[in-house]
Amino acid sequence: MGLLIYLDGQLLPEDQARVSVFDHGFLYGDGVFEGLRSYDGRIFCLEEHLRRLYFSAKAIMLEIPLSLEALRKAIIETVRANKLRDSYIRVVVTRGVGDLGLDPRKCPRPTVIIIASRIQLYPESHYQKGLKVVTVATRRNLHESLNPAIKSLNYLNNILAKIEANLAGADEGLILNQAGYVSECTGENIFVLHSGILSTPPVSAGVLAGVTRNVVMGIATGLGLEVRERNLTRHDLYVADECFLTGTAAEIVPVTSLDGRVIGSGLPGKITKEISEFFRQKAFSEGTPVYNGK
Ligand code: PXG
Repeated sequence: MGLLIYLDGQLLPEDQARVSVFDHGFLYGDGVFEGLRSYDGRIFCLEEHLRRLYFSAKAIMLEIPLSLEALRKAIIETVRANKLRDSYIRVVVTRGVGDLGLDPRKCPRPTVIIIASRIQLYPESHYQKGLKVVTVATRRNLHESLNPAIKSLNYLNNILAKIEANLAGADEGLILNQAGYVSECTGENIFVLHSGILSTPPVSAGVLAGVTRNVVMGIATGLGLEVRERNLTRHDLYVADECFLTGTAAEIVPVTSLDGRVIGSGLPGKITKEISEFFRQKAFSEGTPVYNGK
């Protein structure tokens, strides 16, 4: 059975959920999005994702035509209508239909789309063996050009980095910013552990303020680790005891090789595993219930 897609206030069968070729999300990548997950009938960190979506929209002067409360309700209803318990949810708001020029003033009504689908998990081998990552030549967008903190529909910077990683036969690409410091991977934030101190690049290094990143910083602090947001060089990664990536889809995934160098022991680290365990417990026990309290 096909999915029911939320499109501008209606739930439509997936083959009828269509967007105009004049939509500026399509013509110019003019829009914002979020990717969320539900675990056993509860949407994880719904408020944090909603907040980031509205901030991203504000940053590009896009007025979401629904209140935060109404959008929250629409997301929950879309998951419920599809009878999903474990799902990946994509919320997309575009500038809407306009003419062929790029002027957003010609787009009177933003398009709102919610897709709730079955989650496609990463292969188990990624978690058992850890990822092979390479540094890519494509640098992070400058924050004064297109701030990477905006989760916009313009992901070419990340996609070019992903293509490079693919061509190199790696699982992921590490992106440096214009100053040569580590920012993040193509769709995940990065963490490193040195002698019990967990470090991750600050948002000013050109990273998305990841929801998972934030949850992980909280878990690590709770475990008694010192957590620092600081600029990292590749050297810091090469000499790390442990390294992992965080993201909504990937959760916490170990990195065991960077640029052909072995990270730590070459196997997923002990602290990485511990943080992963806590994360999963949290994901399954917290979150906004979709099905009346269950
Ligand atoms: N950095 C970037 C650039 C991202 O796009 C993250 C970090 C992790 O953030 P969260 O809030 O999810 O912890 C993201 C978000 C995919 C995919 O299919 C992943 C993202 C976005 C779009 C697609 O892997 N991750």
